[in-house]
Amino acid sequence: MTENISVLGLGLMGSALADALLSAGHHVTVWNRTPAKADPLIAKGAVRAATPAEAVEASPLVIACLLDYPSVHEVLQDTPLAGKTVANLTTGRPGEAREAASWAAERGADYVDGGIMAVPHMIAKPGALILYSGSSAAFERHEQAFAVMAEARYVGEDAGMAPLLDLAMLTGMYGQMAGFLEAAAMVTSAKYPLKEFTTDLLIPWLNAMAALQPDWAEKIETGDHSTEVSNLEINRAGMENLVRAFREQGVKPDLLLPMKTVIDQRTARGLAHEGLSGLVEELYN
Ligand code: FVH
Repeated sequence: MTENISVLGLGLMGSALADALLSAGHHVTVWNRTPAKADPLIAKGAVRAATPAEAVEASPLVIACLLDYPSVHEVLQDTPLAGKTVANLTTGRPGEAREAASWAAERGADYVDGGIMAVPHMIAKPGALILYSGSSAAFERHEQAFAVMAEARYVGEDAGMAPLLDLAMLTGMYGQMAGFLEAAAMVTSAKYPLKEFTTDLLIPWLNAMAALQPDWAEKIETGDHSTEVSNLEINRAGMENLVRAFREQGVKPDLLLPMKTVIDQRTARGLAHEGLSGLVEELYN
């Protein structure tokens, strides 16, 4: 079904989203603070709005993809939103999303927040995912249009849930990257070919370790941190050995040290018999 959709924000990501919607045959109205960025989309059939208010007026569904939440508020603050659905795909914090949902509700708009798990060139291609939270009615109303940009997964009425899961996924990514960078420093310091190490050794090992994580997730959910794999004492000694080896090799273990600190903390509480999943208990405030 063809929809009228307005896109506010034509940076790298906003342009890719608007392009995908246009290619799928939707009637797309676009607005950007720097108007020239709309030109390629206008050439493909989009309609240019002179102001955010004109863009909002044009469509029941308004997609915002701006730098941050303050810029979303700045752009929409003087614009009537009653009866509209605002889908805010700008990256932000869960608290900002909840505030934006209340702000939109006060103005008579439905609100869905989105966490984009893709880079611009992945949009409209297999592998791109956007998490949505907030009004389920609004999500269902526009699900087909959302699915044109990326797999659209609804994760709950709490508008903060999509950004929370987005940040959790980024956290997993940064943790993995931190491990890779430390490993890369160690391997290159010994002049071993890094690409060969990465593809032949590291990636299969990481895949095997990732396969353990659903089991950890169950342990964390139940609070049973018993282990048949390796206890904290073994990991404490292993981490000690690792850090020492790094220093002997002339490499700083700085990205590993925070994890060592938490392992040492948990062990010092007399919980050396637990598995690594128990470390999560040290992270709650
Ligand atoms: N690019 C990516 O890979 C990531 C993937 C995951 C999700 N992010 C988030 O998407 C939002 C937009 O990111 P982007 O890549 O499109 O960013 P830029 O190309 O830098 O475009 C920024 C747009 O925001 C406009 N803008 C900035 N400040 C204001 C303001 N005060 N008032 C109005 N518009 C504003 C900017 O306008 P202009 O500079 O062209 O005039 C761009 O349209 C972002 O949340 C990422 O975290 C992308």
